[in-house]
Amino acid sequence: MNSELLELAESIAVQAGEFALAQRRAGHTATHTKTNELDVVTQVDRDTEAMVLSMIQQARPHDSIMGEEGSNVQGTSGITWVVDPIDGTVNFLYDNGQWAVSLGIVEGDPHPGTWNQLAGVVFNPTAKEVFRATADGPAELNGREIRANLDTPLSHALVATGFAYERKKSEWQARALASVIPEIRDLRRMGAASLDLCSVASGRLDAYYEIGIKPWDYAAGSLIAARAGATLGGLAGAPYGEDMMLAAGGELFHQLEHVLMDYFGPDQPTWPHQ
Ligand code: LIP
Repeated sequence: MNSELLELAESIAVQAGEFALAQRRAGHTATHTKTNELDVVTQVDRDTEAMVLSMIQQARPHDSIMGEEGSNVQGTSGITWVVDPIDGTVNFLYDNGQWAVSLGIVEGDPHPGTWNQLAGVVFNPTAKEVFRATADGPAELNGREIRANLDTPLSHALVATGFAYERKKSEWQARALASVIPEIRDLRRMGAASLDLCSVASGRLDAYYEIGIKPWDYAAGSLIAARAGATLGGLAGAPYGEDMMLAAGGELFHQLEHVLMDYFGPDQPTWPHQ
């Protein structure tokens, strides 16, 4: 069943991604704000989510759907599609090609720690790259198996992260970063969590961490990275989630965890405003 879900997810992600790309090329960049003036959503995000929703409902009318832009369909099959129609919205807005359609398919309560991931697809329309995996198959990029880097020491690691749209939170994240940078090779902030996770899966990055991201940002990419051999988690044995998503291959996971514990560990002050 997982491979049938995967084929369907890929077909929906590619159609939705091509639609969004065509809209972007036609110059459609109308935006609305969400939690604050920096947290934006484009009309194309919303239209793409509506398109994804209708394709899922047509093919699998009994599944649940949870989408970044508000979709909340309660089905009866026990399967949930976790949808980010455009992950990397700010990149989309600026016509920077690092954005993707991300579709994760899970069973059970649709949150990390309780969900059972079945399949995931992340499609970057600009690069024409499909990253995908099922729970029982290899991680693939355009049909070729990909593997995470497993032997990079912290001092040679290329690490990506991201920042919240709220300034108090991003300021706190930036302070932590000041102590990460001197420990690693270099840092990237590419702006789409799903693609960051796929980059760990394909060895384009050694590691990725971020706090504050949501299930639709990682429902697909986390499965793809895990199936490529990366270790994923939170800090101090916690499952990954909004408190922390850390993905890295081999010992690097623990080396980076050790550095991050000084800022984000259980003994440290919590995320501002909590
Ligand atoms: C974004 C992420 C980005 C992260 C932002 C945000 P959006 O998703 O993928 O990397 O740093 O906090 O969650 O809003 O573009 O779908």
